[in-house]
Amino acid sequence: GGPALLSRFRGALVGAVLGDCVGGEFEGAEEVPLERVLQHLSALEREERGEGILQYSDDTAMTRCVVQSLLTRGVFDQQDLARRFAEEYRSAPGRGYGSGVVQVLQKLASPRLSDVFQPARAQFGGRGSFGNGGAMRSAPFALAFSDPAQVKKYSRLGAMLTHYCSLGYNGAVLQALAVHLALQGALEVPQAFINSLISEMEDIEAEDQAFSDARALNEPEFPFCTRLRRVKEFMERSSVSIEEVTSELGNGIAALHSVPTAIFCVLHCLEPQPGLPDCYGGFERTVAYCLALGGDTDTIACMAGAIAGAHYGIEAVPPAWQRWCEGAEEAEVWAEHLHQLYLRSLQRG
Ligand code: R7I
Ligand code: MG
Ligand code: MG
Repeated sequence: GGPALLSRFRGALVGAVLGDCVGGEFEGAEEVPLERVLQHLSALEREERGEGILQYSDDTAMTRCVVQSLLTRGVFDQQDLARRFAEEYRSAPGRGYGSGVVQVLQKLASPRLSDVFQPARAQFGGRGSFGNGGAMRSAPFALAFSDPAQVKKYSRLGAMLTHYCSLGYNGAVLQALAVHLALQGALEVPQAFINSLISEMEDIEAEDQAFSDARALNEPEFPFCTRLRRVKEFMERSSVSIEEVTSELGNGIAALHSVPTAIFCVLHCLEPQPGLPDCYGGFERTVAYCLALGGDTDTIACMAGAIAGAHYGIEAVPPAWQRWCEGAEEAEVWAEHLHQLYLRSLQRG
């Protein structure tokens, strides 16, 4: 049942790009009235837009590097991916990158660099970044590899090129796993979906590095599991306010404060929500809800857009919205190529 696999692939990548482009409007805003979100989205329905197209940011720029590296190499190649990140940054430095990651991207451009993980390891006093920059670009790993062990392994390594802290790269693994499960139709049973993610993260966070990072950053042990359990509590309640979501799950630039939040947005919007137009389907609800949280809206909408797109398929992504998003058309092409790579990885077993 549900959308065809190729439709889910298209939905995931177009959903990610669209979330980034549409969410950019409110990035960094502390409070975003729902009315402003709905105005912003309804402006996309118009034939003409004085504001022109919505440009993508670093989220899509780096996702694009991951896609092109996987497609060109046919395998995960950290040297190639590092080179693409550096080249993308050099050619378009104004895409809104995080203030720390810029140093890594500059160092990755050096032809003398032998260990491509060294610049990321040197960030923030040697602990590495816990930002969500690894997670925002991790959807393609779920599309290139059918085996969950490979999804986990390569989403982690792909994130480590810039985010060497476990709270950074484990966020990327969580996001890739959420997309992986959504592609299989796992969101048909929301409770089972969240339980699978919790049990995966219980394994992933049972690691010395994760314990020591959590301690150093004053987080509880199993930080992602802790937040995912809160997502589960919110799912069981009849109503949850925006303030509760932003204060308990977060809407910030740390992976820990945004990946579980994006997952919650998708789960919450599986059903109609008060304040959102009746004519909205689940995909539109998810994007609108992400924007209404404020904070890191482009990234939360990008991650939720990928998961929701994988669940609902491309048919659920409004063409009128896609039309105004830079890179949305290209994302359809990537999806087709990644789908072929995925089918080949399935055949190899
Ligand atoms: O994670 P990153 O690539 O940024 C992604 C975000 C997304 O919202 C994009 O849309 C874009 O706007 O930026 O970039 P980093 O610079 O690695 O991390 C982001 C920020 O998190 C840093 O600039 C710091 O403010 C903060 N941060 C830390 N602060 C203290 N200690 C990340 N890691 C640390 C840390 O260990
Ligand atoms: Mg961005
Ligand atoms: Mg952002």
